[in-house]
Amino acid sequence: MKVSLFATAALLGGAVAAPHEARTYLQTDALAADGVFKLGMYIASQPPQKCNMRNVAVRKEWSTLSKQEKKNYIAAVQCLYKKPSKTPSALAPGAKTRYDDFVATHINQTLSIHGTGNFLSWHRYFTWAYEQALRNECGYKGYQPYYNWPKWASDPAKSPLFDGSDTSMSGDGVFIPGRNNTCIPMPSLCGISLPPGNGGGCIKSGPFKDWKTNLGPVAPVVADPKPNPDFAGLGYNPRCLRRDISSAAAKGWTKDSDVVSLITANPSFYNFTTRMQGDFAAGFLGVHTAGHFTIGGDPGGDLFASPGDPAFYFHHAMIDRVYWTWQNLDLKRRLYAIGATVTVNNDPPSRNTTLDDKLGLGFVGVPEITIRQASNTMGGGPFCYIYA
Ligand SMILES: *[C@@H]1O[C@H](CO)[C@@H](O)[C@H](O)[C@H]1NC(C)=O
Ligand SMILES: *[C@@H]1O[C@H](CO)[C@@H](O)[C@H](O)[C@H]1NC(C)=O
Ligand SMILES: *[C@@H]1O[C@H](CO)[C@@H](O)[C@H](O)[C@H]1NC(C)=O
Ligand SMILES: *[C@@H]1O[C@H](CO)[C@@H](O)[C@H](O)[C@H]1NC(C)=O
Ligand SMILES: [Cu+2]
Repeated sequence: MKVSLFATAALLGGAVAAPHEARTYLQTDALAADGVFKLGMYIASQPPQKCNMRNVAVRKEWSTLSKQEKKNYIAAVQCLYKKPSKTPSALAPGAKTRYDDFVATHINQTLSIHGTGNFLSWHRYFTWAYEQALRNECGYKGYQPYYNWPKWASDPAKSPLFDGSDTSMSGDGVFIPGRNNTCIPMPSLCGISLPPGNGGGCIKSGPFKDWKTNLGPVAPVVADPKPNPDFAGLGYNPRCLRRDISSAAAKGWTKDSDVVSLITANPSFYNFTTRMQGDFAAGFLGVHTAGHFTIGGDPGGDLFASPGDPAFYFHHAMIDRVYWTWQNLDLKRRLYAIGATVTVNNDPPSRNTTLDDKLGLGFVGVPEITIRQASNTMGGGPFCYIYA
């Protein structure tokens, strides 16, 4: 029994490369493998649970999916986009589709789920709810894939996720010349100045070429955003998906060494979640913001409306994989670790986040759960998944 659990854990943790791709050895993946081995030992030391190594779902890197698996995933996203929304139009007139319910919820809660103690658990629940909608409402049989930043950091536009082919999530936008750098967090406080990439306009090819994103922008990074009729960004504002894939963001802050130092140099939850989200004044973008700017454009570069670009969920699955790895490396201390407060960067000062705080996803339509429940991806309440 124990032997087979260990074997499963070791197998799942092994770096599996598709035959056509170069085997790149990443320390990030070695840490994930070490973590899943420790998770296997932890599970084996506990009384038997409903969710175990035999029935656990395994989320995989996009490049390791077969062509058909990729097409099935893409078809499920397109399906979600065709279903009617559950958000009352009086609350968010721009939420036209089931896909938009997720975007509207994220926009609505943006200022209580970033720079706060629930950042990691909220986005974990959000990504899971999206995966479940693809499965339960659109017949998808797989799980949410992730985008392993360091694997593609030298040239993200060539990655299978962004290469613009019919098995990608579409690629870069049309090149718009003569653009300024993007200042982060804002022009008046230019902690980081990112050069424009090779896109900036509407995406050129692939399955999402003719998509319209309906909500936002709220905090646009493009120079000429189409303004939303509603101040909060929840009005109807159909426009093309724009991207500006940034190898500068990817190379600068999502290399293997960047991810490894995030995981290994931050034993406290507070430091881990804070470092991940960057220190802009100090010129440090962090993997979270860098991953968003690797996609860039509108709504990809917009803190509020970013889930309007379906690449969002691949980035956030990787954020979750890194959090999961960090937890697995010291489960005793980190499985139920928490820190930070309930206001963005504790401004204004507020109470500490606790494990009993609730996570709600509005009209996405899933029950509220506690951060404690969301802390365990194999707790069965409601999660039962790991990452390869
Ligand atoms: C936004 O959040 C408020 C407060 O939680 C809630 O009452 C409202 O229904 C939410 N709106 C949407 C569109 O989710
Ligand atoms: C670039 O920045 C300058 C100075 O802020 C501004 O005047 C100009 O309009 C900007 N150009 C574009 C294309 O955004
Ligand atoms: C958190 O980070 C700060 C600043 O880098 C450091 O001084 C502190 O020792 C760290 N705390 C822990 C527990 O790692
Ligand atoms: C909040 O958390 C900090 C850091 O862990 C701790 O020092 C402080 O005592 C906590 N505050 C309250 C009111 O519990
Ligand atoms: Cu977010």
